[in-house]
Amino acid sequence: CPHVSSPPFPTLPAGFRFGAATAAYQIEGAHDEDGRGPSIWDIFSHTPGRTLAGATGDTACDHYHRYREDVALLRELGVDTYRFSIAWPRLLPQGTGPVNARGLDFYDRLIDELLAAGIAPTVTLYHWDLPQALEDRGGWRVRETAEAFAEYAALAADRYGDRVDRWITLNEPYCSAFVGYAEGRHAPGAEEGRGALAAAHHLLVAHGLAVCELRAAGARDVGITLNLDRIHAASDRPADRAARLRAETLHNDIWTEPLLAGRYPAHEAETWAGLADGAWRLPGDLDLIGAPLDFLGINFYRPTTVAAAPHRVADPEQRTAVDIGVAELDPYGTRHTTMGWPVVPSALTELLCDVHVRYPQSPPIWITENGSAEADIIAPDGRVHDGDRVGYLADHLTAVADAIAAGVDVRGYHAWSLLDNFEWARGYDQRFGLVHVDYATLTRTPKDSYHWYRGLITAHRARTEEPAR
Ligand code: GBH
Repeated sequence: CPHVSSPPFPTLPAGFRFGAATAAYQIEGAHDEDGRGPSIWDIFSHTPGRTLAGATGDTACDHYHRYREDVALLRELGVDTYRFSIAWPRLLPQGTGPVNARGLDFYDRLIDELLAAGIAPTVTLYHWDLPQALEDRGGWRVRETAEAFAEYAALAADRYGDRVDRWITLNEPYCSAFVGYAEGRHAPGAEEGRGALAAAHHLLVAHGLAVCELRAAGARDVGITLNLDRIHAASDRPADRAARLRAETLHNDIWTEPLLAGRYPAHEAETWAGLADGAWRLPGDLDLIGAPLDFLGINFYRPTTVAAAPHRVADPEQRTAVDIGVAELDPYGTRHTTMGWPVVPSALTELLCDVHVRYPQSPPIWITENGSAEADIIAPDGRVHDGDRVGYLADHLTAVADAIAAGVDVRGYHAWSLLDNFEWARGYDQRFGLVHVDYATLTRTPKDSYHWYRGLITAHRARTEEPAR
């Protein structure tokens, strides 16, 4: 029994599904085992200065060898579903061409272990680990990478489709295109204008091609995960409102307009000046990208506030694609996670309602990630008292319940993350897990938030399920 007072359990409707999420490069380790090829994250993390303290995913949580223990933790947690990603370079070490049987076998074992535990697999095909061989040929800047992704999607669907119903094509294409090719803080670490905008488009094309392959293989529940931002303007001044529109275009509309409304975003010309001529677009692409989906995945962590600001580079042709004349502010008060992110649960309700109003044709929504980084330590009593995370989860699940009450169709929620893990450029300092990982021993210790989430799921079932007959 928790010895500190816990927030009351949020009330979600019958049939609402609970899960936990991870991603391959963040947890698997075994980076050079069983024929896996290098991804852009192997190269990037091994480049001095790219990640905090030179952290890499070489070992990470060693999930590749400890997946049975991790599935046991999921079973004990009681989740309906587990969202994990497949490492493209385990299946196709060169990104295309020769198939690696031992890589295929690993996800067979993981999926079978999950099914034996009564947990539905939710598979993300791409959580940022592009095979380096494809980056060497242009990466997401070139259309061939989208075609290679279709080949990979077909392979995965063919192999696992008999046991996996729910598929997510891409995780947060914003990060792949703009953090990777414009901000340069993620692999491959480029700082480009046109290259990043071409990458954004080719990611959407890759998604469309993959949806086609998944459907052809009989997949029934297919979607994409976006990190949509709830963006507030710093003031009502026209300049700040225009800045907000540019940020909406960069973060949200570039994805939601083609995916959910069959058109390119309305404000791209003023967002990117001469860069957004769309030279990489082909006739028919909008039909491909806009093919109907079964669900929209949303990852949500925090809102942002923006104000108009000078561009960093005067010549539009020389700018990166994130240099859109916007500064980010944080007027949200004192509640923050160790990532420095403000905690504003009402922004999630606003975001969900906004998607619902703007895109009445939107498919049902899943929250595919939501969670909090905290400075978790094992206390003398052997437990991890992550009360801030419990508060974060409780408040955001309540925000989801509020959106549902307002008419938004939200079907489920994945906590990010099952385990503390490799937090990309931030290395291992940021802990997002429901389960603590001691990186020296790889020991797993469920935190108070794990026990709280388990209690919530148990209480939800007791309240909503038909009594056994
Ligand atoms: C999600 O990204 C990811 O899907 C997941 O893999 C990640 O672990 C989780 O959220 C928590 O961050 O490294 O300092 O340059 C959320 C959006 C965008 C947040 C990139 C971190 C980079 C900051 N992420 N951002 S830094």
